[in-house]
Amino acid sequence: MTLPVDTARLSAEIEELARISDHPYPSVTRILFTPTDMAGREWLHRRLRDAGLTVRVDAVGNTFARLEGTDPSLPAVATGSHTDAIPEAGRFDGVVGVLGGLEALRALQAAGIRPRRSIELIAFTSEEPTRFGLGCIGSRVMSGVLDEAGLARLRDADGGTFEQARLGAGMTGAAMDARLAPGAYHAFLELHIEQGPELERQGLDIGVVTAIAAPATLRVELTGGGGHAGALLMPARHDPLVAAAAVIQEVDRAARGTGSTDTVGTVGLIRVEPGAVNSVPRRVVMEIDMRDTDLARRDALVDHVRAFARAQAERLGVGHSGEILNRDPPSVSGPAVVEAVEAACAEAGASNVRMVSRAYHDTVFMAQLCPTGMVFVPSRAGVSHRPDEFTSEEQIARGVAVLAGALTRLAQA
Ligand code: HGY
Ligand code: MN
Ligand code: MN
Repeated sequence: MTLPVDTARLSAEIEELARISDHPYPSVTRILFTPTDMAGREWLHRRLRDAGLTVRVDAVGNTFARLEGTDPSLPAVATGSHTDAIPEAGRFDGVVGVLGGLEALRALQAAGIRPRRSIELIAFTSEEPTRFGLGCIGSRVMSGVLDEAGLARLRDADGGTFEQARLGAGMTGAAMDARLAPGAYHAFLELHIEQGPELERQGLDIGVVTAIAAPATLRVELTGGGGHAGALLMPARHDPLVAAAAVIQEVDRAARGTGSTDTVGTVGLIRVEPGAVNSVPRRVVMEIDMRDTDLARRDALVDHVRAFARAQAERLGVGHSGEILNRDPPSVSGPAVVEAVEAACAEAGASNVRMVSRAYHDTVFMAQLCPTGMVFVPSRAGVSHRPDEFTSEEQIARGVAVLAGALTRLAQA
């Protein structure tokens, strides 16, 4: 039996949330704990309560909405994703997993299904790294991957701490109160857009995620004396941006050169100070995103880029520091979760394929707490982290039906 998904309501909610943004529709910008992020959270909390779910927010801002099972003493099954968004992103990344998860719970209610295990929908805090340079802060704290000292080291662009930001956003208690013990959940399953071209290329409905590529971020800071762009002659210069330019080229060359297309490297963020056309740069900060499905290959790339940056700084006589912001292992889906998703696909008549996720997700860290899995729906032309990100109502509804079927199976176990 495929559960009834209210496609029109879900689509209307996705479109409504998309307009709570710091950029005009269809661009979506919702940065952690900004007024827009808080408005999006409040909007979501109202929808969750309207659905009759018990809602709570933990000390770092993760939101939990619970559908009580017939045996509430058992570890619950969880689903969820995120509603924060990087600057000028799309309206489906993360949101499909939160609002689609809500719709799955409403479908169970509409079908009169009382699951044995309770089911919790989680909207994680700061899945995106935008504000503090680290993604998945909420699930990292929940799973113990990020401890008190690690959280205290985080700074935003204004030098603000996570503690200041969370308290300013009205979170209470100690941040580490959000920590959960392994086994706190029976299983975790996340619905998400693929953010890649595979499902569309193969003409398939659902991706059954078996593993998530290992993400790492290296922050490099290069410093020089700066000076007047007209008066400081070239032989006297020690320009950190020239060193940075060499590093940017090397990241691309080295990532392409590992012999596998599973290796990716990106310099997605660079800040140049003082940032005046007629001033020789004094300070450059770069954040370098490097990933691979193979941990050793990923780590070799990170080590190579770190050493290369140091060597370029020495060659050009500029100051250098390199800091690993995160260096995470890949996560592997739990077999029972994969089986539940494939059974739900069969029941829903959804064509499907097992695949790897190249984007990271909170699922990577939930895997420290319980068996996990992911359900992917297609992304048009594989586009994501852009305003033209798109997945159709029908594709999302099919993903929700599969999610609801899999959650029902897992909650009966
Ligand atoms: O970067 C990622 O993989 C995710 O979209 N935060
Ligand atoms: Mn994203
Ligand atoms: Mn996402």
